[in-house]
Amino acid sequence: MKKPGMSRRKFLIGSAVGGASVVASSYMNFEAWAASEKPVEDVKVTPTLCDGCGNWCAINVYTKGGRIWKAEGIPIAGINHGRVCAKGHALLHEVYNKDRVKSPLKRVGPNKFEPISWEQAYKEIGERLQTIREKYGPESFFLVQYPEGNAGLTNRFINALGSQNSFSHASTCFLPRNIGWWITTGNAKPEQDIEHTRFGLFIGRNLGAGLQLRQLSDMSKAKDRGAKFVVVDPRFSEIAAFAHQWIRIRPGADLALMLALANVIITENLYQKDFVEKYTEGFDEWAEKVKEYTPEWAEQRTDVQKDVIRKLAHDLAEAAPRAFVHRGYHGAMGTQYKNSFQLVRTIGCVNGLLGTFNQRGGMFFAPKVQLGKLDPQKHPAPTVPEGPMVDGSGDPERYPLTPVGLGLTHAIPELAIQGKLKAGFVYHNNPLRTCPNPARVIEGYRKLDLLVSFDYVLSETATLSHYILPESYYLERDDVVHTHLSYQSKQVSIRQAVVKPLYDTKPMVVILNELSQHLGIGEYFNWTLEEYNQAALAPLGVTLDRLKKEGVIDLGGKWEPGEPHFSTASGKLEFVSSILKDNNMPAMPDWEEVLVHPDPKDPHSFRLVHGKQAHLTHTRSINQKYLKEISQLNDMTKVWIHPARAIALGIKDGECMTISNAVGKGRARAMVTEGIHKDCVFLPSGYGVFSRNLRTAFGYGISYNDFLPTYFEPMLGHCMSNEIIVRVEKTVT
Ligand SMILES: Nc1nc2c(c(=O)[nH]1)N[C@H]1C(S)=C(S)[C@@H](COP(=O)(O)OP(=O)(O)OC[C@H]3O[C@@H](n4cnc5c(=O)[nH]c(N)nc54)[C@H](O)[C@@H]3O)O[C@H]1N2
Ligand SMILES: Nc1nc2c(c(=O)[nH]1)N[C@H]1C(S)=C(S)[C@@H](COP(=O)(O)OP(=O)(O)OC[C@H]3O[C@@H](n4cnc5c(=O)[nH]c(N)nc54)[C@H](O)[C@@H]3O)O[C@H]1N2
Ligand code: SF4
Ligand SMILES: [Mo]
Repeated sequence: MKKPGMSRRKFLIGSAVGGASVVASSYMNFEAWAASEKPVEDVKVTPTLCDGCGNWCAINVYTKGGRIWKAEGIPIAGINHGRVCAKGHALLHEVYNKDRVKSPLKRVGPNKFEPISWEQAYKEIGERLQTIREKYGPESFFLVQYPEGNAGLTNRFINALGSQNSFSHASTCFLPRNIGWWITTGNAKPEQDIEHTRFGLFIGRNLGAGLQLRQLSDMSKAKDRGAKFVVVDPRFSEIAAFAHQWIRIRPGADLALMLALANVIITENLYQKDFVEKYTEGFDEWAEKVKEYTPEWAEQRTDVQKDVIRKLAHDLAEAAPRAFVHRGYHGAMGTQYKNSFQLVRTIGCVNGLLGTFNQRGGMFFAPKVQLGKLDPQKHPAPTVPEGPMVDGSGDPERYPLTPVGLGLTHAIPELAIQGKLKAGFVYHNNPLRTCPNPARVIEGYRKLDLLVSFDYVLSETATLSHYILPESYYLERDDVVHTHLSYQSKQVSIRQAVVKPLYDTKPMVVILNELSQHLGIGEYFNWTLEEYNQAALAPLGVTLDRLKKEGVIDLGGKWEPGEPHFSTASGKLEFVSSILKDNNMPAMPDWEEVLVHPDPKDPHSFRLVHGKQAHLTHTRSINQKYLKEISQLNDMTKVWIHPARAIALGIKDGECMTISNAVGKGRARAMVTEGIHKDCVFLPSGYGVFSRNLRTAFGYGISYNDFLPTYFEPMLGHCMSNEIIVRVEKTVT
């Protein structure tokens, strides 16, 4: 990539942000490239894993004349079954995005960066870290990251530095969902055999936009075979449109609906008695409890008619055990409401009443692949520091159920302000834009003595960092062996470079290897990625060469219906949880109110809810011009509002509304639709980029985080991101 005869200094100047890179310019013009006829034999195919969202679909990427051309899904991959979404296609072109960071950068003023050599950056980071360590100890260091893939490496890095403060997006995404399933079943969250089901109920899970491509195609196959699907959502979501029935629930009230379903199933004797007897714990106690939660009671809270609730319970029970209530993700069961954890528990328990576990067409626990490890004699692993995280995760007195290694990312600003955190590393995460209340987050991160980002563009967080060490884009790098695709059978896969890095960037593993030498922890990185991956594959009888050739290897070990297996203390599905009891927490799923309510007397008062769009990933993809075009052409930044409420405020479809509360203020045009519950407005969640260095995305649309106060849910500490009350009014111009 470096042109012969070009001096290092010249290259660095040419590749500074905003500067035109000699190297890159020949790749930039898509039209010119497409017009230049290349010989057919110039086409190459490399199997790899898409990094467009957390699904990591397996894809074959084609290059033509050395340039990225197109992608196709790999048919055997359990996560996508040969499919690729719009983001997967469009984000291929990010390799050529002009906003990329083209060499290591050092911040020398507000939004001012200078290129710096890798060596110099490592040296300066090492020196600063040493000063911080001497003053505040390694417990003031932290890492924020995407907690999969290379996380084994980055956790090793932060542990080697002497800190257990490894944060992830858990507290703004999935925390109650994962902990709820673990408490109830003792296992990691279950899968559902959608393809073979008779009846599926989705509680705020919108597979049609919060995409999961295999589940979506399985739904379509099942529908063709006569399966029935019901979607509960305050909004007429994509998946509600695809399903047979949409239930427009009052936001935050799903717990009441689920308790009432349990009530009907139990009082009308519709539950699977054998299953309940053999495989569950605490049924009698919970049955007594849910007696009070009648459909009449739930109707008052949910705005769902009692007869609709009864019918839903009957439909589910009739199809059981070949049925499921979906395990959920972010919508209602993630970090959304004060009662989301209770909701997940109740959904687990209703699946228990229906006996869906390990049944064809029901829920099951995916088979797990056990990867091998580096030889500890030759490659010692660092000691993992003991004790809870600085935010209280894993602390018996604070958040005992929140795992060390996931943490509460949105607590970092307060901890920085209090002086408890001093030096941070941010990997594949953008807390400044994806955590609540940007003014507060910016203030907190500014307090840090050292912030290092490994981003490939100048995200909001990278823009505030002291150093940016650019990781090569996913199409330019090799990563660690991956097991994420496993669905009904065990699968192993790998992300590998399709093209050589265009700029002076490096794969994460190389950055960590080199950086660690300057931080006095080189002994923990005395191996290559190749050696790491070979060790991982050793127990599987699969060679790295073969995996690189095939991209995905199916190892068999297929899931079969049969006896369910639960890993709780009782070995059963726990209606009454031993762990919750031990921690003095409500042991049975029970009614709990949401945290905040819109004022029913104030026509301007709304709850603000949000959600994904199929062509965007969080806020990181709107900087891709083809994806932004989809939003523009379809006018997709509009905020949904019910006609009855809009009329009362004099707002017509397409008119501008001002949305405000104590946290923030913004404007958006209205989409007036009956496809939304009257209590709330709906804001699509992929917009509101405020980094000026993301030039396509900057300033387009608004984000829910601009209105979200800083909350810590009492039990797990998550951010409760649908507990937002806003004032909506017609914008006066
Ligand atoms: N295209 C795309 N796909 C993605 C992602 C992405 O960014 N873009 N991200 C991935 C990730 S990390 C995640 S977490 C998942 C998220 O996947 P989902 O959880 O399915 O996605 P969301 O859009 O957050 O929420 C789903 C629905 O919940 C509804 N909802 C809001 N409040 C309530 C409520 O009180 N009750 C009920 N019943 N419903 C409610 C919203 O209206 C929305 O339609 O998607 C994954 N897939
Ligand atoms: N406004 C808003 N906030 C949200 C959400 C939302 O939809 N909108 N969703 C919530 C949910 S469900 C989740 S899961 C979290 C997600 O929270 P984050 O993980 O912080 O969200 P992303 O937008 O995916 O940010 C990923 C970061 O990784 C960088 N990146 C992308 N590719 C690469 C790469 O190859 N290498 C490296 N090193 N970096 C890369 C991107 O530039 C970006 O800065 O956000 C939560 N908060
Ligand atoms: S769902 Fe789309 S963006 Fe996400 S990994 Fe799959 S193809 Fe890539
Ligand atoms: Mo998420």
